[in-house]
Amino acid sequence: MLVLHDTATLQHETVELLGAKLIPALESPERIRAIVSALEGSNHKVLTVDHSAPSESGHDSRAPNALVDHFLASTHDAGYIEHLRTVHTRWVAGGLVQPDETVLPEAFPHRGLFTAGQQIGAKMEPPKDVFALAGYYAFDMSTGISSKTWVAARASANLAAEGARLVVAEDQNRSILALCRPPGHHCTTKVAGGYCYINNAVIAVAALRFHVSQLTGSRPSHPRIVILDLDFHHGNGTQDFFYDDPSVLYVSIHGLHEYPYYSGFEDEIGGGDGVGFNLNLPLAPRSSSAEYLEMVAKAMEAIAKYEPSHVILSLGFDTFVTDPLGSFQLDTEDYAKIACRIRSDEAIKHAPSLILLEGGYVIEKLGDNVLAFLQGWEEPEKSVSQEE
Ligand code: SP5
Ligand code: ZN
Repeated sequence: MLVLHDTATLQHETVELLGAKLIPALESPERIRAIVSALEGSNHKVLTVDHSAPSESGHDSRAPNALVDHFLASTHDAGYIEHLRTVHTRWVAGGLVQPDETVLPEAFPHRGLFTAGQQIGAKMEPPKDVFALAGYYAFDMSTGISSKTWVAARASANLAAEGARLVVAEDQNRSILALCRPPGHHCTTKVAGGYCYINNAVIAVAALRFHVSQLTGSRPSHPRIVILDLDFHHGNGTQDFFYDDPSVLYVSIHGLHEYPYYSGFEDEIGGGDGVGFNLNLPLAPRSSSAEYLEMVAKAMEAIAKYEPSHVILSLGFDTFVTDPLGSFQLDTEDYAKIACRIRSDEAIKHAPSLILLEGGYVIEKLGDNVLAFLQGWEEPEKSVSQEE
């Protein structure tokens, strides 16, 4: 497997409020270090991408990495992006934090604040106070902004964009793993949450559409994209972004009544033209690998009906048995079984597939778990190449 990595993703370090304690965030640079070191001792190929280097996408007239900024601007709220880029500097200038400290919200716009007239929603103006802005652009306190958060989040998004480019450009890389950090699936493109600042799956879809249309030239191209979200937590941000969109099928297997608490239910089936293109498969806390694999079978059934042309996997390892933020009972060898079950399915066997890293917080096991998943994923791929 080709694996994309950018050392800039290691620069983001933050704190979070967890269980009423302010602690170093469980989403740490050590996660990526552990995975990279496991991959370096394997037969997988780690390609180091530099988010600040000129993009190789053939747009010579564009500034370095203009493509990722283009995908960002076309999908994420402009005021929100500006906030991510500047709020830490503004807080330091205002004496609100030291340069090595983290911006964390204090007050959130809340549905109970207004009883008449005013609504909380897209039309609500950002507050004038830079201190208050932190709560306007976040929905929890696990998404602090430090001095390097923006650099890392943009590098993470760039890995998703580069992965999308390479997976459609090069036949031999039928599947690519992007070591995205920070993760993305809780970010709604207007609000940060759950360690997520930029929704990398949203960026990947924008990039896939762009590169597919570049390849087909004037011929119309309509990629049918499935996003299969295997993080322990529901990908509220990804669901929300594609809710009305029938050209993206979002399928998620996640803990029932677990974080982010307000979404991920079975009756969320999509809206407008997108009805029928959102599938939530919540699983009870403490579910076993057998129960998990039954849900994978249900997911694959829906995906087969959809007949996708491209696959995006939002892959979290917080489904691991001892994960501090999850409650499923998956073990290392289960990741090989799950990956093999998904990739051997006729529905997606030949589809270009981009795997994006989401959560997973048991640092000592992350490397082994990723290796197990990749091994399971590549088993059916080997038999496919033999067929050809
Ligand atoms: C990307 C990702 O995995 N984000 C998850 C962020 C979760 N943050 C809050 C978790 C609160 C968990 N409560 C304890 C559950 C123990 N089973
Ligand atoms: Zn998660």
